Amino acid sequence: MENSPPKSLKENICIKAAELGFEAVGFAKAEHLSSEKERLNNWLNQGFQAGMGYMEKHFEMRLNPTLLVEEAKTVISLLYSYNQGEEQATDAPRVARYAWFRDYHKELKQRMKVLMEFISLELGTPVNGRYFTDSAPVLERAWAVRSGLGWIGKNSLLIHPKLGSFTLLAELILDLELEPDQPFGPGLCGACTRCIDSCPTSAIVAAGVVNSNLCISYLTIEHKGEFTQEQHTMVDGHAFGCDICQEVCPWNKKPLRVLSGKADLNRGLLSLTPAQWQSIDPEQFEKIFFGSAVKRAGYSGIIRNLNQQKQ
Ligand code: B12
Ligand code: SF4
Ligand code: SF4
Repeated sequence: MENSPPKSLKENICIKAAELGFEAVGFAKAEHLSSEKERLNNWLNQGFQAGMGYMEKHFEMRLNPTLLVEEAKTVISLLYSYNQGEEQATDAPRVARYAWFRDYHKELKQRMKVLMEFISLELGTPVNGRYFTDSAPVLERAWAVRSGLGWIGKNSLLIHPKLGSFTLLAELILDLELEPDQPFGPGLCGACTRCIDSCPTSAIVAAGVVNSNLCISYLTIEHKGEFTQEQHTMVDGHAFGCDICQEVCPWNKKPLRVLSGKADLNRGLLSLTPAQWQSIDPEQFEKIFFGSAVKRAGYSGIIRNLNQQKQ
């Protein structure tokens, strides 16, 4: 039998990442994101971050990975799909699909820790770097484009040509030199404007630009305090997050695959009927949403979103 040539470190990282439940991996040179500076600046200057004060902090760090990891050489971007074909009970208040599983911040960090350990083992010495998912001033979508994983759709999300946009992004920033992949070419939205046309609050103010002040996802997850009457009307029927601008996207309409190596679905959440949502009390909330991203809004946040009285 002929011996196959030994696999490169890059190939082995891809194989291990797939084993850990990541569908796609891309590599980019860790350099200053100078071309993104103006976009980020404009977004902030227009106040599109709404009440997310943290988006105004660490401006330079957001553009420069070497301020997060000294001597950073490579950014490895990982995609984790959560498009799995189940649905919530009919007419129940909507919960964003990514929150139907254990909180991805915890779930993906565990998986990335294993990947870091694997790289150290392969190298025979501890690799210097850090891993993140939505947890640091990193322009995650910009890195994914640079790593060749997809393009930024008009809904502002990263769209992978095979996986669509129901994916979460995570990255390893390492001081290890690995051959970069080609950045993704021009976007493939074409003349389509379905996401812009379907957004119930007109939050997509230009192709790829979301004004968080108008976005149901922002209002139901990040907004602190009570809603005005207008905000109540805007979030109507949404308990946590919003998927409308993804549900209408033709790139998410491909046949769903059975996903393996994934976190378990929160069946309690999916089976909640409209009547059960209406009467949810703090104890039930804790039980159903234990370990879930929905906890970010808290019981009082969910009650506010649903415009209900506290039990
Ligand atoms: C703040 C934030 C929000 C805000 C603002 C959203 C926004 N569009 O910026 C709110 C609360 C509204 C939000 C909502 C959601 N979010 Co959010 N959010 C973030 C966060 C923390 C920062 C995003 C950011 O930096 N925004 C500022 C803008 C200016 O940056 P940007 O859009 O990334 O654009 C940069 C580059 O991509 C590039 N760029 C942008 N557009 C284009 C276009 C072209 C042509 C080019 C060349 C370059 C380019 O330039 C910009 C540099 O300034 C990221 C995590 C992270 N650290 O990146 C998650 C993140 C973007 N969110 C995510 C998710 C899942 C969501 C929701 C789907 C959740 C839900 N179901 O409710 C919604 C989607 C709403 C929407 N249509 O955007 C995922 C997206 C995964 C994906 N496949 O894209 C991320 C990456 C978290 C993660 N780790 O997976 N989010
Ligand atoms: S998440 Fe909902 S509200 Fe926000 S831009 Fe998309 S469709 Fe509009
Ligand atoms: S709905 Fe159409 S315009 Fe919007 S992101 Fe998808 S392909 Fe692009």
